[in-house]
Amino acid sequence: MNPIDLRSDTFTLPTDEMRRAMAQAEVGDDVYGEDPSINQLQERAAQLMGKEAALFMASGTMSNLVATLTHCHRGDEVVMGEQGHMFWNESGGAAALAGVQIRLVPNDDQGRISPDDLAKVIRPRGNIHFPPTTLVCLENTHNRCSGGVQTPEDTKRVADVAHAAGVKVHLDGARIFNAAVALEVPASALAEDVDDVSFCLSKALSCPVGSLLCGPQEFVEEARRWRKMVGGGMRQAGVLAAAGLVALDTMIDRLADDHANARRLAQGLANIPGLRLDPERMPTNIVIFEVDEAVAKGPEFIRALLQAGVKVTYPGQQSIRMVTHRHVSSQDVDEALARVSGVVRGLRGARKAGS
Ligand code: TLP
Repeated sequence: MNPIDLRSDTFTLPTDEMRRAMAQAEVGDDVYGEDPSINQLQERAAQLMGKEAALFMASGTMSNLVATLTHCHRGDEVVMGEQGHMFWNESGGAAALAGVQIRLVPNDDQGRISPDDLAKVIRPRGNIHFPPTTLVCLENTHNRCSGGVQTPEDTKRVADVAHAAGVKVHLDGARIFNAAVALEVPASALAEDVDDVSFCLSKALSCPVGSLLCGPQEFVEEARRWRKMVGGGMRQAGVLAAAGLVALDTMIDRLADDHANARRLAQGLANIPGLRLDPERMPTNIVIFEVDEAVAKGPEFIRALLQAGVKVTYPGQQSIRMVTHRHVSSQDVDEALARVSGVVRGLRGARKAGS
C-alpha cells in the first residue's frame, strides 16, 4: 500500500526545473555578498514583500531567531500568540540564544492576536523592574491554528498598537504565499504594516532549503552580522537560491490546488463520526482535527493511521494535523479519507468488542 504523506508540506521535493537551475546556477562567495544567484533571489524577495532588502537564510527557524536577535537585547520581552511556532517549535531559541522573555497572549481561531490584548501587555517604559517590550511576533498563515489567515487590516490593527508604543513587529510568514493566495491579495499587502517579514522556500514552494528575511536596509545589514554569528553565513549558496527563483516563478499560483484539496479533506473528515473539526475555519493547506477519546487516545490513533498508510503529525493530546501539498492529489485525499474512515470504524469496533 502506497503511504499518503500528510505530515507536512516540508516533504515536497524539488522539481526537475529546480534541479536543472541548481546545476547551472552562477555562484560566488555569499559571505562576501558575491553570489549572483543569492543576490538576485534577495532582490526578488524584497520586491515581493515590498521591503528594501532581504537576506537568504538556511531555515525559517533561523530567520525568526535572527529577526529576534536583530530587534532585541537580552532581557527584553517579546509578545506573541500562545500558539506561535516560535514559542512551540523552535527549540526555545528566542530564550536560549536571544535571551528574551516571551509573553503570550491568546490566539483566535485564525491565529490572530487582539489589539486590546496586546495593548494590555506592553510594558510601560521607564520602570527598571520591567523588561522592556521591544518586539511583537505575528504568524501568517498560522500553523497551529489550522493554517488560519490574517488580512492586511487584521495585521495593521495589531501593528498600529505596537508601533504607537515604540515596539517593532516581526511577521513569521513561513507560508505567507498560502495566505496571499487564499485572500487573493499580494504578499506585500500582508507585510505592509510589519517591520520585517520572513518566508520559507522549503515548504509548499517545494525547494530543498531556504528562507528569506526581508525588511529595511539597515535591519538587513544588522541581521547579516547575526546570521554570520549563528553560523548561517553560507558560501556558494546560489545553488539553493536558483531553486528559490524557480519556486517564486512557478510554485505560488498552484497553492490554490493544495487549498482545494485541504478543503475536500476537511469536509470529508467532518463527516466521520468521532472526529471533530470545523472545515470553514481552515482556509489554506493545514487541517487540524480532534479525535474523540472514545475512538482512541491520540498516539494509538496515529499508530493505526500509519498502519493503514496515512502519515500525520500530532500537535496536541487528541489533535491530529494533516497538510496537503504538491505530492497529494485529490485522488489521494479521497483514498486518505477512506483509510481514515476504515481506521475509525476498526477502532470503534475493537472498543465495543472489548467492553
Ligand atoms: N514548521 C514545521 C514544523 O516545525 C512544525 C511544519 O512542518 O509545519 N514558522 C512556521 C509558521 C513554520 O510552520 C515553520 C516550520 C517554521 C517557522 C520553521 O521553518 P524551518 O523548518 O525551515 O526551520
